[in-house]
Amino acid sequence: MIRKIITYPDKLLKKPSKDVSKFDKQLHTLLDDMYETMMDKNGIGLAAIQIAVPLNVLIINIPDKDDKQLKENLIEVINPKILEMDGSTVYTEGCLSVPEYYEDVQRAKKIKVSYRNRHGDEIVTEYDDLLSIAFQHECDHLKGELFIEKLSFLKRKKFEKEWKKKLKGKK
Ligand code: Y12
Ligand code: CO
Repeated sequence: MIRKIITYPDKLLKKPSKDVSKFDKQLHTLLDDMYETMMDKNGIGLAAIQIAVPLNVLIINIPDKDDKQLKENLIEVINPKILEMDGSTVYTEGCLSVPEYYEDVQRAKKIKVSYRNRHGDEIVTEYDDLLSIAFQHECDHLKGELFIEKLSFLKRKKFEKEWKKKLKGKK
């Protein structure tokens, strides 16, 4: 089922998410709905809080070298922890909860992470480049943080002005 994505400045996006304790049918339905919702909106990453579910669950599906978003490359992440960070990289990020806004964000280039898959098995692995950026972006959602909070003071001010104008135009 496609669920509604909440957008900035919805207060729920600031709520820290909680760990999953049961790896059951309810979790599997949440993961399946998140995938359907993300694909419907042409996203490459989604955190559960973006569909108003405050659980430490995120999904990432990076397109391959032919720009194809294959389901076999879908990563389902439950209760993630970033264990190590290394290097630095800048990427122009976007977010389904902040539609039509893109800005450069600096993050670690490489990360070592642990998480559980949908069956509760523990995975420990390393990611770099776009997967590392996406993982960090989605983990921030679980802490109640958005990428716009990483902008410089001036860029954030400009964003807030543009966003207010955009919301006014929608009324
Ligand atoms: C690198 C940087 C950030 C991420 C997080 C995941 N972000 C997304 O998946 C963003 C998707 C996105 C899709 C849009 O297209 C549609 O909504 C149809 C979009 O365009 C508009 O809102 C018009 C904006 C963002 C992963 C990796
Ligand atoms: Co996002």
